[in-house]
Amino acid sequence: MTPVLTRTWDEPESWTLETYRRHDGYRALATALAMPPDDVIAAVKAAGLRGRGGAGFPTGVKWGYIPQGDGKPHYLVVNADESEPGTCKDVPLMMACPHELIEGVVIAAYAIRARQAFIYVRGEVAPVLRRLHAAVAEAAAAGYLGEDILGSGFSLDVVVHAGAGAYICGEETALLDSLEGRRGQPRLRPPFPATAGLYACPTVVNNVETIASVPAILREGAAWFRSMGTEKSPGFTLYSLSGHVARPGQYEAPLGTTLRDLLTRAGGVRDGHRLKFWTPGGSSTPILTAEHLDIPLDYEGVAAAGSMLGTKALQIFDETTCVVRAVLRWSEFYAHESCGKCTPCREGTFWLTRILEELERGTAGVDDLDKLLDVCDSVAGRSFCALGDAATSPIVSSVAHFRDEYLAHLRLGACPFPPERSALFA
Ligand code: L3W
Ligand code: SF4
Repeated sequence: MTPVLTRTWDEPESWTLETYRRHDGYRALATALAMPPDDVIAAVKAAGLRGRGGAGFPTGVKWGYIPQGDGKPHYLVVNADESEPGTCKDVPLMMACPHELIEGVVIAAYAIRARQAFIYVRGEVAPVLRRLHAAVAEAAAAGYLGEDILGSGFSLDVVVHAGAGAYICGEETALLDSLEGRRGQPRLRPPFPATAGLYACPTVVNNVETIASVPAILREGAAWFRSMGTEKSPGFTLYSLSGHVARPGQYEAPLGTTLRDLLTRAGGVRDGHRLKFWTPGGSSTPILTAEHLDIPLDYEGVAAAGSMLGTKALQIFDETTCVVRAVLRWSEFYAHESCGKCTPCREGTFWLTRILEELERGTAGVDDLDKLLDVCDSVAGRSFCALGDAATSPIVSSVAHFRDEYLAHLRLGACPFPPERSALFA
């Protein structure tokens, strides 16, 4: 039961091999290497682990798409390019316990018959790069990486790669282009990476938390994993709480936990303030309100409430926050990070930001709220990758929940929330 991923985090020097070994570290690797690779895939399928990077795709199913006997090299790529606004789970995980990830990498690579793995990390997070480099060297020296791992005959090389810091490189195909040395821009899918990924070879791309969840499944079994969470969203996960919350941070819990429970653990909304709105999975997921405090935070529960679980990045905003200002900040982010490949997103995110600026200042015209939604219609579902949809999610959902607040800006000719009252955005 939980804590699993965070079980070593409070130990002094939690990142060392010695600490990890004291907490069952690399026991799952020995178990996995004694099994045929297909049985490892079957175990992950049976556990029902779903991708923790945002989409929730079943991990074992994805591994099962890798063709066998095709004569091509296979690659495992870990997406450690965490940059979704509000998402702050993979960096702490890699800092606190890099060996959990590395053990998962070796098991996953063995299962898909890859001899080369990459961990693609945001270049700006130099401490993570240093920690991963040190942990990879430590694991190799102990015989967990390199040639003939634990005498199994299986060999694996792991490269820690520093990206250049573009949000779009978290999109799996843009990440692969970047890894190949090109400008990171999304590729057309299909073919999916499982068929033609890195250097046009079969490739599994998985998020850090997904891979770090694998050793526990091999150690404790699929039934144990399924004893947590819900039938369709089994297991444990990391929820990140940020914003107007007394004790922000990472909270590990079974999937299906409610925001009310997590807020209780996190000391509640700051200074006795009231919850106004929140994101379930970063700014790419439609915002929710205080009405949704008791929805189960699993893939199905959040979808039923009209949003997405995404990366489980719960950004909390209290009643002092201007929702238009918050949405404008996110819109600026998407306009800046749009890679420019397709017209609806490249032009649309620019115009959405311009209109939101006018709305927030109270200088917009009466038609501008409709114009804002019209531009959203031209971007969502018409862009080349998910960034276009993501850019419109907070806008459309905020108008649905807080239309009166948008109209109040127009009536007043100014923002009703003085900047000094909105601590996050002052
Ligand atoms: C083979 C098929 N593979 C799907 C694979 C696909 C991918 C995975 C999920 O976006 C979401 C996005 C963001 N054969 C396959 C197949 N696959 N069908 O399954 O694919 P997909 O298209 O459902 O999603 P995605 O493109 O991976 C991810 C949302 O996450 N998000 C963003 C998070 C940002 C970060 C970050 O900061 N780095 O994680 C937050 O909610 O909007 O909807 O592997 O290849 N037939
Ligand atoms: Fe690039 Fe945006 Fe088009 Fe995605 S939707 S390809 S980020 S311009």
